[in-house]
Amino acid sequence: MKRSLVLNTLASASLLLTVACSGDDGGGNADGSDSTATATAPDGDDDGNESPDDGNETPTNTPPDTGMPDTGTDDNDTGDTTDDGPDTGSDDTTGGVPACPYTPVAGNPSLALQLVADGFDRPMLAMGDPAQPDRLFVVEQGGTVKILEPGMSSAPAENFLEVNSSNAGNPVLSAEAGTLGFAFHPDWPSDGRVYVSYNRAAGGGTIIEEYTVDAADGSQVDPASGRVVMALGQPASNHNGGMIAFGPDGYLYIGMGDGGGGGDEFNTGRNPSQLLAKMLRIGVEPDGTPDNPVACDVCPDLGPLDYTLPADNPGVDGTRPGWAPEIFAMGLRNPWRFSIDVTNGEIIAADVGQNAWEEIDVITLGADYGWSDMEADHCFGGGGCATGAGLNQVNGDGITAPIYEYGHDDGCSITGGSTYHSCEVPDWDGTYIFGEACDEWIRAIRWDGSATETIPGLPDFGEPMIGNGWNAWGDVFVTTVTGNLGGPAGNGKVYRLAPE
Ligand SMILES: [Ca+2]
Ligand SMILES: [Ca+2]
Repeated sequence: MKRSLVLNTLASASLLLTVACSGDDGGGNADGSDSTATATAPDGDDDGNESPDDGNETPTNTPPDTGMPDTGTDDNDTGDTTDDGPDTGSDDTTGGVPACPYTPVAGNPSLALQLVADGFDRPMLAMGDPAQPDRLFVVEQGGTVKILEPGMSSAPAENFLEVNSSNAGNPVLSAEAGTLGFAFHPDWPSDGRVYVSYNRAAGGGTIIEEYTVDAADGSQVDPASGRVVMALGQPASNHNGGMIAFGPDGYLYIGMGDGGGGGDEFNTGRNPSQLLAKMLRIGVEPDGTPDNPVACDVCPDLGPLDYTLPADNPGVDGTRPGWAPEIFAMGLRNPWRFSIDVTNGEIIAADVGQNAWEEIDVITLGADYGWSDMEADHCFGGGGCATGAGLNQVNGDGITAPIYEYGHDDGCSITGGSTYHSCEVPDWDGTYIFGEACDEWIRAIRWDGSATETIPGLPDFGEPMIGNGWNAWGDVFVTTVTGNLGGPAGNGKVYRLAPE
């Protein structure tokens, strides 16, 4: 059954003249994850990854975090001057997360989704607390984040976070606009900061804002703690991307759509000076050099903005001349959902197509995914192109091919998922789950670095998938709505991939 088109085109997309913010502070502290960066700069010979440690860190320096589950052998890197081994933890300061709790299921049971909880209002994302993976933080499109404590089966009334109404007005601005992303600081919970990505009512731009947990009440953030980290303009109400996640390098990855309308009408896909239609990567720590985006229509009243530019972003180190310094990869149309693999840091994005093809891409530094010369592995826009490259291979035009695609006879708007690594079903390890916002199926593939296996198993699901999520155990979450994104709020649900 096909549902009405939601993510691909919005005929009534409002058009606002804007220029994507592309400020460059010209340098910055590469150690973007360093939670003490504002207090103590890394020493001059800091190696940036502490693996192995060079032994010369200033005592308060915290190395970047790999984002992986902690093995328990970590030495609590805060304050160390000698190292007992590579840093493997996602949370260096708590000694790791609880072990994966499930009794392993032998064999290869049919893929199934188990309902975790319902009653959410357009849930976009369900992320496990890095220190307590069965405690889920569920992002609702209307501007709230709720904590689903273990054992709860419906959405709580209380909010962990409400997006700053002075910046956003808390709206579901359109089917594709609203509060779309959420991430924990890499040093959570010792560092109680979280990040939320949302579209602003006035001007419709994207804002990345930081909040800090209330010191006296861990069930909510301090509403006064909001700090806008980054902002950029959005010329139309669709194609906002909006997913955010920290990588193993401690930097924040931000998926940005092409600005909307249709057919890349704002010409951002091929323009490396624009931040739209890109995967961005920044350090969230201020480094004292302002990054107030240039000519950003949503930025002037936000005050000075300051983040960090990773030294190896292709436009910073010069490997991709002309690229704006925030860009990690280019040529994406609307990477509505992406994921970062908890075991190897691999970034997988589902890029929503235009009229014909949906695609899944492995996102790597400096790569170009082709929009709007290509729509998946097909030419777009009437020009020629180099089709037929192998999966994840760079074609003759310098464009990296998807690892999976399907045509619009199967749907119209792919919803990216995440990769299963839970201990519960060892045979499912490496299975990537994704779905459709216009249809009602969930699919599974397994990408091994060179080939994509299509895994049978999930029956027609009966609800459109709109969001994803994962936790440090490698559980995979799927969020759905009744109806679709543009319709009534309905009854949003969170599911976990688990045997029936
Ligand atoms: Ca800066
Ligand atoms: Ca592409």
